[in-house]
Amino acid sequence: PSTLDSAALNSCHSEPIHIPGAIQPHGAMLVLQEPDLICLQASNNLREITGRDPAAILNQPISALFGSESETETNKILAAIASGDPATESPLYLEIDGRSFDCLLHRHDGVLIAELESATHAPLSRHHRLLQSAIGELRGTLQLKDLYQTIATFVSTLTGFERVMVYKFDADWHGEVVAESLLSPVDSYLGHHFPANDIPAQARALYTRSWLRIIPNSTYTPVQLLPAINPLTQRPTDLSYSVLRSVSPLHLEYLRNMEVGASMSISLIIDGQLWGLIACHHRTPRPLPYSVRSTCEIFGQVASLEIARHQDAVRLRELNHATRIQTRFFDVISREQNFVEALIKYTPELLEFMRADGAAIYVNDQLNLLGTTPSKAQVNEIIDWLRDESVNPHLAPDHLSNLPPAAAEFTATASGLLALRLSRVDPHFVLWFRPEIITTVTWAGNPEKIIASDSTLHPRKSFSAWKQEVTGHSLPWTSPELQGATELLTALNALVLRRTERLIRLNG
Ligand code: BLA
Repeated sequence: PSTLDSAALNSCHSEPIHIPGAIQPHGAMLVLQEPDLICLQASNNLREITGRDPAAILNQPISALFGSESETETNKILAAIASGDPATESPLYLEIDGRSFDCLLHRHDGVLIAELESATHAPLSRHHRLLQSAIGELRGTLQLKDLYQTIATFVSTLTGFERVMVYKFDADWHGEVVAESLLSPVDSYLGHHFPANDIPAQARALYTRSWLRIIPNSTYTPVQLLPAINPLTQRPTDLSYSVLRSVSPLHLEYLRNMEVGASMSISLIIDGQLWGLIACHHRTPRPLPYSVRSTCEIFGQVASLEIARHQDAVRLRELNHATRIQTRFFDVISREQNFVEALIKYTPELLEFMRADGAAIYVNDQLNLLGTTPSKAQVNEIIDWLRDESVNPHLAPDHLSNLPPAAAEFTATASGLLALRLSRVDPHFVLWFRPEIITTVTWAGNPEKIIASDSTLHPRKSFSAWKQEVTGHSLPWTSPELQGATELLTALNALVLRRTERLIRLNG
């Protein structure tokens, strides 16, 4: 959003969310030093969760946590460590004074982090059966939008969250809810767009490294780690991979503004890039046992693979279509003597080839306009501008109106321009023009309504639909089309070369 000051926006992207120095209160954390498992830090709620006072554990070996079962329980942890990667051995089931806990262990930043939550003994087999049938369903979907719906429906069935959304990022990191499953009469966000700042860059980076996070209660009070600075590393402990990590207060404010009492999100990652999230909301607090969360994680991974498979199929279809048209077009022009004349003669094919309404050919200072284009004077102005740009071999804005001078005057005819430079030496060009497509984007609340005070941002208060008309854009140029433009260049060069060879033979 243009009206925001950039210092405030930067503050949003630079909040160090991986080192909050605190956790959420639904579990307890111990930070341990290997190999002796000395407790370096403990969360201040250790007594509430386990019955042990943090002071009795700090600087002591982990065995101090367990009562009479001290040796067996400590041995479980030692065995997990001995396996090489304690995370893959997690969760451990530990007993403290007759109460059982799920314990997640992971090594990071030079320490061993143990997270304890009351064990639920939820039956995994039911989740696995549900997961199995959901995977079958995913594999059976033919259309992307059915795939998205299947994903949302499964997660709401499995977790009981009232609103489950498939949220897809766009190129500029804003995003859109592409499918939704509602279990109660809550507001629908289907089709709504959310601005990029709602999930700032450092949060997206974190969500590319872990598959799931949960905030069971958006009104929780954070629990500090004692001491605040890790005595071994002399830094706050990095909680990037912790499930209990206390989240950004700005995000909690965001959830409360949205009347969300519990939130969970599962990453959708394709080729190492965050593609989107399965975002889950509940109006009231909602804890979820580890077994359900781990099923969700596996589901997120399978869903990501399935989305990738569908996308590849769509891309292949587009490519085949573009190639068919292209082959036909190249076939006819290759029989011609003069390529400029050939392009003019086959104007309909030239336009269909690029799904454009108009084209211009500029060779040897001669301009030919074909189809619906801006005026001769306007196209000349575009070419003057292009001469100074590094067009190598093509340039393809779909939002021309803020580029070359005077482009605003012909937005309706030419919001999109694809400029192909035919020669590295001479300013010869083929241009294609696409008309303006006006769209209405529905935002979940006016994205500019972020209150900036003392250079800090606050999430917007209202998430009710806010419509924005987007003008000055054409359909974007796809990668098969850009590829086609480059291949046209090769084909034309071959044509020119053949002609030159013939001339040499005639003269020789
Ligand atoms: C985190 N923001 C998030 C998360 C989501 C969203 C899903 C991940 C945490 C979670 O699972 O709850 C946003 N939630 C959404 C969106 C939808 C949804 C887009 O359901 C749409 C369907 N947020 C702001 C502003 C700032 C901000 C102004 O609105 C910053 C100035 C920050 N959001 C913010 C931060 C995090 C976040 C810092 C990271 C929280 C953390 O992991 O610590």
